[in-house]
Amino acid sequence: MEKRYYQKEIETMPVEEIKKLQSEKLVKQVKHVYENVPYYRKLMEEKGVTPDDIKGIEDLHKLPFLTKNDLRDAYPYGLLAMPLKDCVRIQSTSGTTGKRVVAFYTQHDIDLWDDCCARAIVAAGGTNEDVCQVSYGYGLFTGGPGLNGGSHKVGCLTLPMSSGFTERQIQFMCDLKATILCCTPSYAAYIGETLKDMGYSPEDIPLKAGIFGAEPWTEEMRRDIEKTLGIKAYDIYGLTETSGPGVSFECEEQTGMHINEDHFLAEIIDPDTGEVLPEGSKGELVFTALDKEAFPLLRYRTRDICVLSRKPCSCGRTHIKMSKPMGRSDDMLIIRGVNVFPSQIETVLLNEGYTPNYQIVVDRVNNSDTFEVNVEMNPDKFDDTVSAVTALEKSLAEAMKKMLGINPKVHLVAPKSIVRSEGKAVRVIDKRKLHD
Ligand code: DLL
Repeated sequence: MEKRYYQKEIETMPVEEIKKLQSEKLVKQVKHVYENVPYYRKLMEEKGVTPDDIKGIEDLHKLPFLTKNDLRDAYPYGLLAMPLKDCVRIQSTSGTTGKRVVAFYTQHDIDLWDDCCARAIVAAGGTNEDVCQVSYGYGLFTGGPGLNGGSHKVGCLTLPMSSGFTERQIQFMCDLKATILCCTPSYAAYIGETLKDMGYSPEDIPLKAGIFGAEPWTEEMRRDIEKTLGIKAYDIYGLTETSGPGVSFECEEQTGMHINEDHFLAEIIDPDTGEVLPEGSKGELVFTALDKEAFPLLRYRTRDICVLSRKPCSCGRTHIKMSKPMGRSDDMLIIRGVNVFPSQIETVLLNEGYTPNYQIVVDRVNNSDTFEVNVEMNPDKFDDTVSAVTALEKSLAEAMKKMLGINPKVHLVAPKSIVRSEGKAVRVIDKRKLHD
């Protein structure tokens, strides 16, 4: 297959040159932030660092970290580095865990963000002959606007669907012959399920690729979606604080996401000590935005746990790869002292032949944690005799115990009874937080 890139020279730049470019940009960016963001200047002063101490990427470790708490403290304008008259857009997080994050963009920032998304679309096989259906939410959420901008840059015919109205999504997909679908993996699974219900098989739909991200998803889920939609499914990562989707993306090798290193400098740190860890170590991902103007976060702690690798990639891209995030430190549940990630449960379910429709309910009764998992019965396995259901629940609970080390109470519920997600799926109901 012919190799395709959106910005070949940058995407295949020799590593030494990328590092040189990063060093030059970092020196400039630190000055920009120091001069324009009093909040960060104060953090630098507290650490005894000045822009003169930063001569290149080897000095990055001298800079202070920024955390989500800093963003909350500085809300809304405290980390803005450009006059408002130069900003053209904001985007924001859903704000489910406290105050919203509001990110600001100049036109330059939007252009570089769109380029990052365009790289992802081209890596998934997109060209100006494609029809790209963007079914991430539009509005404050970055998913829709980001992929929309990228799709325009590639020259695809863009369908700005946003999420929801699933039957209409399918109608447009078939009538306008969409070849690329962009949405969350849980919404892709839901679209696949609805297609099946409407009587379509994968051969009836024109899609060839999907660009799915914004939430954790397992390899098992990838295979499931690829099968139901008859496509190749690519992962894409990003966060509002660093622009949105497109900080990194998968190529055809599907073995991790290339980080757009000309714009984002990545580190892995020990989340407890803040110590920078060598390549290949598992730890918290930290990003420094190298040329964003309006909201240029330096050493921002993402709370996403993953591994970086510079192993050469068969696609020819030289940018470092990050693994799928192995859950956020704040996604992890601690149940009876044991760490549990929803992704582990998803893996068990798909391996055992169930659909990825589940909900974890945790509570505390008499000072002890209760742990229940509601799982949809597969229509083809459906059996309403009590003994059959109990046997299936027991065997699923055992498979989960093997994976997690603790025993959940599994409830098999009727097919389609767990609410479907059109954006980021809500997998966990932790009632303990309500009592604390
Ligand atoms: O979710 C941006 C985005 C939109 C990424 C569309 C990809 C596609 P936030 O709402 O700020 O931004 O959430 C960011 O979502 O720190 C991760 O924990 C998680 N996340 C994003 N992409 C992935 C992914 C968008 N591919 C937070 N795999 C991040 C796992 C992801 N987790």
